[in-house]
Amino acid sequence: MTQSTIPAIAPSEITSKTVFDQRRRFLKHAGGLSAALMTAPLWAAEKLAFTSTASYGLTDALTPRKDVTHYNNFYEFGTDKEAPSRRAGSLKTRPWTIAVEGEVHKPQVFDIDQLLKLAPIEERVYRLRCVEAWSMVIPWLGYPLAALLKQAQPTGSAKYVEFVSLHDMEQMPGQRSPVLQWPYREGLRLDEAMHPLALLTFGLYGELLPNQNGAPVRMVLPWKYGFKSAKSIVKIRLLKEQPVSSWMQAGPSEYGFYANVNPEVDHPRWSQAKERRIGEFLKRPTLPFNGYAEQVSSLYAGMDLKHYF
Ligand SMILES: Nc1nc2c(c(=O)[nH]1)N[C@H]1C(S)=C(S)[C@@H](COP(=O)(O)O)O[C@H]1N2
Ligand SMILES: [Mo]
Repeated sequence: MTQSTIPAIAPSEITSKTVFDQRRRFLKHAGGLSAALMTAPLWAAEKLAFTSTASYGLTDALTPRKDVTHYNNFYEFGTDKEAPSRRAGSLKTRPWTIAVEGEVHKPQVFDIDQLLKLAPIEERVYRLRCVEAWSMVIPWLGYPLAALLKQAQPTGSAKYVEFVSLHDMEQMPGQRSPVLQWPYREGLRLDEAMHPLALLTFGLYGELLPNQNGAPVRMVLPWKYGFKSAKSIVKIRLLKEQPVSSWMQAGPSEYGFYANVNPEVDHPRWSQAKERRIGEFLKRPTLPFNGYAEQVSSLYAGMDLKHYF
């Protein structure tokens, strides 16, 4: 086969991965095209370089990127799992800022491009356990939230951290429905927020976050139920008192402030003893603190975690 037999690919076709894969196979077969052209996917999101990778002993297979990006909870774009991947295109992720304010010596507004350079980006392969009893294993990209909080210098009276997601009905059509009190708000105790596992996250699978996963910046808290990990954050407030999260307002008996993954404390409407790994059939047992007990249990020494659920 010679190069002259390669059919022209219309520009309208090159965004389709299937077409690209076919073309790539075809070109490989034909030979003679540079490796760079064959490996650079034209539809891909922006790459995000990282300096190290860690998985904390986790050897489970990664959840396919397709599931990570098409099975989402992001109620700002609807409550169906597939709705965020279909609808989150309306979110504008540039320009974007995060304001850090409240009980800090240096309140500041950080631009997203400044944030991306504040500390080295690391890859962290974490389990994510949803309160709905399913889980995924995701290679996230980010750095500890502590790096950002230290810039703002929390005062001695700062005891809690509140995360506030974007509030904009034009960009987030799901906010027309009162399923939660908008904007989405979550919170942590300051020592939880300063823990090295608490990741300020900008990407996954080697690329900037897709909108449906909380672009351009979100939290990932691997030892807590997924709802604690607020997406598309615009404000971080340091507080003296424990904030009330959107989920606590929606169902105080179902969604506690701590929300540590705990197989011994059932959700009032279902068991938390097991979970279904997305892409797998059989259920697996849920681990205390989602498998991160060694790293985080000292944060809760002496606390009754059935009471503080
Ligand atoms: N702003 C906002 N953040 C959010 C949510 C949401 O609806 N809105 N859903 C939470 C829930 S319930 C889960 S399980 C995770 C899902 O993250 P993922 O779609 O990247 O897997 O995001 C959390 N963060
Ligand atoms: Mo969740």
